[in-house]
Amino acid sequence: KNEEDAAHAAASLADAGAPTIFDKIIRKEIPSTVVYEDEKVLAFRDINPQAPVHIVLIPKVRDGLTQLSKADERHKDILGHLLCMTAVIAKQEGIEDGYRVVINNGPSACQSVYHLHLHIIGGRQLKWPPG
Ligand code: D5M
Repeated sequence: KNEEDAAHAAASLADAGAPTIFDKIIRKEIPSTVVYEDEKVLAFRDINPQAPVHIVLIPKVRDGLTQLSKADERHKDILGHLLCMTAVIAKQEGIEDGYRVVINNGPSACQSVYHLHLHIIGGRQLKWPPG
């Protein structure tokens, strides 16, 4: 379907080195509501929230990590840092009692932006399995 075709096209472009919308957010060329930032990562509120708290957490440098399945040895540090920061952000957002960390990987998982990102979702009772 259309969304899946668009995702395939976006993946190809990003793999060829094209910037994504997240590069503009990192460079503050488009506004976002930043909730956490350090030298390596940036977290901001999702523009299309699926729960009362919905944060997108990204590495500031993509370094080939268009999606999780592209990860290799050189990405271990940043992946560890991203995972560790989810707890800090969840606590800051007041959802430490329960939240979900999601990485959509590829068109069939509804990944739309091809710059690795973690969704931190909470603030309501979450259901399992997700859709
Ligand atoms: O998630 C990509 C997510 O990125 C999706 O939930 C919307 C969010 N997004 C896209 N553009 C913006 C801007 N400009 N601000 C905030 N959030 C944004 P995926 O897993 O690729 O579907």
